[in-house]
Amino acid sequence: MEIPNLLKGKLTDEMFLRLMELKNESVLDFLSWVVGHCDPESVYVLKGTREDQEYVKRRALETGEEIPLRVPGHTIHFDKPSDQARAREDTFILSEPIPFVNTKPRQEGLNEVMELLRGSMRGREMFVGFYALGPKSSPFQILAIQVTDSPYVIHSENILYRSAYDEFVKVGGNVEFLRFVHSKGTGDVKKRRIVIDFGGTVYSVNTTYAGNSVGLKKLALRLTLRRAVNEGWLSEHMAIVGLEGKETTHYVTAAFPSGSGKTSTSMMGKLVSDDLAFIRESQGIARAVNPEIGVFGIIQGINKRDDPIIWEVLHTPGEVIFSNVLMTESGEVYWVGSEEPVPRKGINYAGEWWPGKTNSEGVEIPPSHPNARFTAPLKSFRNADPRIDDPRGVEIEAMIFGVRDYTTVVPIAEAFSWAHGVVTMGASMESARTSAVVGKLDEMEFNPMALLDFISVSLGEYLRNYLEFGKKLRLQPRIYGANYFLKDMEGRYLNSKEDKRVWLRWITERLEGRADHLRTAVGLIPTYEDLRRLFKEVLNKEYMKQQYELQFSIRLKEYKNKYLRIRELYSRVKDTPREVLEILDEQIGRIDKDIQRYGDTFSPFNI
Ligand code: OXD
Ligand code: MN
Repeated sequence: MEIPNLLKGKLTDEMFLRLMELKNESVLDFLSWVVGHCDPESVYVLKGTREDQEYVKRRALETGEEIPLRVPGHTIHFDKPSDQARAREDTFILSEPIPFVNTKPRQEGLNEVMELLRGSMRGREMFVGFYALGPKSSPFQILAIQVTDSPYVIHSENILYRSAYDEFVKVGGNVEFLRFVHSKGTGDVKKRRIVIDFGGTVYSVNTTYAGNSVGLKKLALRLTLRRAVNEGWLSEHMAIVGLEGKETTHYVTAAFPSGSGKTSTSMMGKLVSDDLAFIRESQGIARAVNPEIGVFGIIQGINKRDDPIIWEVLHTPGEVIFSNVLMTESGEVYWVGSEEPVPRKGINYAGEWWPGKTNSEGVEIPPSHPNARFTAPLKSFRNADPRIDDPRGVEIEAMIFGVRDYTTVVPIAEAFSWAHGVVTMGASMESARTSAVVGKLDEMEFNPMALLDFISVSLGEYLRNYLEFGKKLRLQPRIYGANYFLKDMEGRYLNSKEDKRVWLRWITERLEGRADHLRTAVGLIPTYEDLRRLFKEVLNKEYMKQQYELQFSIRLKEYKNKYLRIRELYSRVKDTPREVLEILDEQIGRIDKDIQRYGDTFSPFNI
């Protein structure tokens, strides 16, 4: 095997040997192409050793992409003011039109991004990282290569993903792998592009925000989701958490739109994953792994009382990259919602900051961006599950689909069956937009399985796969719909942040056959007696009948409108499975019957 001269010219002897050792023609072809097209000054090939990790961290500091903080191991990174979230409008899948997906004709998209990438790494060092999604050497493993001219991006990958240079060496030859090419480019955010090619490569340019630049996270999801649908497994936007029961740990998954309670849910038990899950059937059981080994979490609102575990990670020496929070002169960080005193001045993503500072439109700039983040290894969390690297995955007993819904969905309900849950809870999710994506805050969005931003096949195909996946299972996980954000008619939240502990305990007790239920038109809800007991046991709180009635009355009219909207959406998707429409019709029928009998709301005390 020979390394083409162009590539060879950018490599030291050591880096040359590292590439030779791979004995992989397609890796060399790919890297030669990137080097030829993007024209970096030099190339650093990571084996993932300790020295490599340290080198990347040093380069991140030397280039100014990260700044050291007072706590050892902590650094801060800033993205441009207009590059603070996932850029939906600039993200394209190269394909024929797919409903709800931003697509572009392949050649047009490729031409555009190639033009932006040409010479984009000039004068910079290019990093090549080898990673695995999922536990190494497991049936879940998917290999990937990230190429980037940003040490911050490769540093993030090193925290978030399993290094897998050794796996590449082991499999040698022509193993399949995903490819991610990222360049900071000129930094002109107006020319930001994220382009997903089903050939297995994702290109990202003129952006640094990790949701747009760290390939293995949400960019890979588009590719793995498509592969999962083709191969009959699930690649999902879900946390995985082990809930402590009386006899055993019950593993559950939790899908929530970004910024709507997923991370906090994953802290309520043994932490396997805070964001992503690969789920495969094995001997009739759904088993799940985390493709990642780190957390890229939203920091706003994290405080000592509500989030003690994350708080500890963010205040203990160890590897943490803060992004887009406020940095003070003494190297401390501050973020909105931390319940700490607001500093008098500091530096943030928009430069120097002081209380009351406004932008050019006269709008006040907050000290930290609402989508400011932290990046930290899972092993830094004291609730990290010892089974994170279990190659068999953990067995999933329940799946939660949660929304940020101020008006309709009850705090917690159990589906009648797998199909009922998949359709009326997962596929029917509508949620208020948060700062994790560019756009108007709080607008209600259709967001099935919290995945709409990442879907790369037709929704009909996606749901067909889900329903079929369930049919393969001997033990179907129970499905729960959750909503931590229900408000009363005056716009006040009906639950406090910690109430989710009670809902999760109810799920645990349901799995162990210890809690009862009431049957409503939309699903099974907890009884007042069980919740009164659980609020006392879990939170030492008195739970009043009146609270229960406000929280668990079924708002039939709102529910009916919701399902009519959803039905209409799916009826327009050509390949929606018949079963989906039937289940929605049954749901609407049940709600209608209750409306005739009870009027616009149904109190659980009616049962
Ligand atoms: C994330 C997101 O960063 O979904 O996880 O935005
Ligand atoms: Mn996410």
